[in-house]
Amino acid sequence: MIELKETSVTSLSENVTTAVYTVSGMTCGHCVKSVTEEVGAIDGVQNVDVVLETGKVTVTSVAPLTAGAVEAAVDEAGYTLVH
Ligand SMILES: [Cu+2]
Repeated sequence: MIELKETSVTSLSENVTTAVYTVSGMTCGHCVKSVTEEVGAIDGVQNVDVVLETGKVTVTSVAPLTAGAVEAAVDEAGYTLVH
């Protein structure tokens, strides 16, 4: 089991950033999982919520992310970030 650091969870509410991106090419739950994992691996990302039907990816992070970092992660997963 991985130990969660409680301090990093409880202090989130004040400086959390949420951004919504659109990703094309996802067709099933596996795609959603891939995108969630890759985007979730970006430094500072706390939560990734993917809606398969719309391609909307909501990313919550402790600092604003660069579009380039998100695009690279989506690309790495095998999908395309829509601008
Ligand atoms: Cu799929």
